[in-house]
Amino acid sequence: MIPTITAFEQSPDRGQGLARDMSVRWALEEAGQPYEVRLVSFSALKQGAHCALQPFGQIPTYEEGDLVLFESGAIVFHIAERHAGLLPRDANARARAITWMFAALSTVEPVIIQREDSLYLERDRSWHEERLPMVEDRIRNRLAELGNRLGDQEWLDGAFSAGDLLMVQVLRRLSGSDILNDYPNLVTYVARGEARSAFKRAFAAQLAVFTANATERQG
Ligand code: GTB
Repeated sequence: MIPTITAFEQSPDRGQGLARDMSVRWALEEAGQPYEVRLVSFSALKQGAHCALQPFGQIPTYEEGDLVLFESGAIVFHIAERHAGLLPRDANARARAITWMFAALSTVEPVIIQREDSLYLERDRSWHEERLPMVEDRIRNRLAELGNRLGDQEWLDGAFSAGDLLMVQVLRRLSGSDILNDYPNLVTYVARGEARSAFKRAFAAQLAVFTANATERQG
């Protein structure tokens, strides 16, 4: 059965593949699974039909027959469990790869989101100028720790896994800043992820949504 995922009708990232449908698209491409996409407007996100799928009114969702999932990490895990290519077969290696999935979403991403919140939601607050450097220091600490662990390895733990997929996507959220540039092995790590053919197919698919919208707006 071909699953259907949801994505922004008009992503604020203008097709840069930073919204979380990108992780799901990439995982499906790594697994060689076809998928369909239902685009959701900002107003529809918060309405009944979509909230029945995603209680917080967000993208992405994943529908496959009777199964409805939300949370990009859970969706990527579901795909990785059912198809080869995203989790090792060896039980211990598999558990470690899953650990990296959690690390990406629970330990690295929160500090990056704090910076986005600071820039986009808190700019007019009197304490913004004081808070931003503190938030950026927290990111630098995490990146230093992650970079130390990665060292000169290609991927975080052996072969490419869903842990790398999520970690690369999390690090890509820093693409609008130069913070990552101070960690050259993380820069090349992200570039390795982006060089994968599955990534390129997923990226092109979500960029096509933005391009089609832009053409429509001009026409
Ligand atoms: N924990 C959930 C998950 O992993 O699925 C979080 C889902 C989530 O944050 N979804 C966002 C959303 O629907 C889109 S991805 N937001 C609408 C809302 O909450 O009302 C986050 C995102 C949005 C935009 C950019 N960007 O423009 O660069 C990057 C990431």
